[in-house]
Amino acid sequence: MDELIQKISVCVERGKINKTSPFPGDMKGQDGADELTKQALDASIGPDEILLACNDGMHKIGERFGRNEVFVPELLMAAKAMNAVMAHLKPFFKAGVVKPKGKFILGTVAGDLHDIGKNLVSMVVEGNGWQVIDLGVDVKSIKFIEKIKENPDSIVGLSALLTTTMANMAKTIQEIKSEFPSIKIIVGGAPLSMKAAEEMGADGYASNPQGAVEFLNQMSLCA
Ligand code: B1M
Repeated sequence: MDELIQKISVCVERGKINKTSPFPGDMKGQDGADELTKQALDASIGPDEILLACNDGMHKIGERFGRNEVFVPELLMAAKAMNAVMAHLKPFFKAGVVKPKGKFILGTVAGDLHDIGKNLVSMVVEGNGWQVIDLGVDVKSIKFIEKIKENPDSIVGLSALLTTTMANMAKTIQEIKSEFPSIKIIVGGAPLSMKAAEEMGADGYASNPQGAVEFLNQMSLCA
């Protein structure tokens, strides 16, 4: 069991998508993230445990990127391997939805293309009974504002993974709040913190998808 989990983590870190993918060369012909995740689920390993292994793999490739040992193509392959895992885990996070508790408009802010964490938040929030309106990546303030106009009773979630795009996040919050002062906004993403969120004028911060769910549930009780 531990061996399977370890192998999934390595596949994500090395960007090994599936058995037929030729990258990386030294893993050619071996099972990839796709096959190993199927095997893990068949062996009753929980989706949360699989996700933790993926996050570990992502963390390791990120550290290697930070040390200039790998470059953007390797990060991209790691992201593709992680997406192969997530395709299998999606049904578990989406299970059990009956009537939406409310609407959650979610997006990665302008200038930022990272969407793996945002997609996880989307899946978990949806699985907890909320309707998610996912605007994707590189979302400018105007796009959020248009969606809020269509869905004025919604709560907004912003994700950012780059320290440089945190400034865009602050700008997006200001622009949304100037049109809709009472709308609630939660922010998240690796470079964020509660302090940064407060300074930006966000109503909440979560370091993980469950934190976002807790914030949303609290807000719906206050409404
Ligand atoms: Co990028 N990248 N990247 N990258 N990348 C980081 C973020 C980096 C830390 C790597 C490093 O240097 N060690 C670094 C940022 C440094 C900084 O700003 N401090 C970096 C850089 C520099 C870059 C480029 C500039 C590289 C370049 O081109 N020279 C470039 C920028 C492109 C752009 O956005 N304009 C770039 C590009 C890419 C890829 C496209 C190749 C790829 C992304 C593919 C994709 O997302 N589809 C990529 C990847 C994969 C990474 C790393 C390796 C992994 C990110 C990830 O998916 N983590 C990352 C290093 C790292 O994080 N260790 C790195 C897993 C994910 C589950 O975690 O996203 O943190 P995370 O989400 C978590 C929480 O943060 C939280 O919940 C999630 C689940 O627990 N969360 C929320 C997230 N959003 C939330 C919202 C909420 C609540 C919680 O409420 C609304």
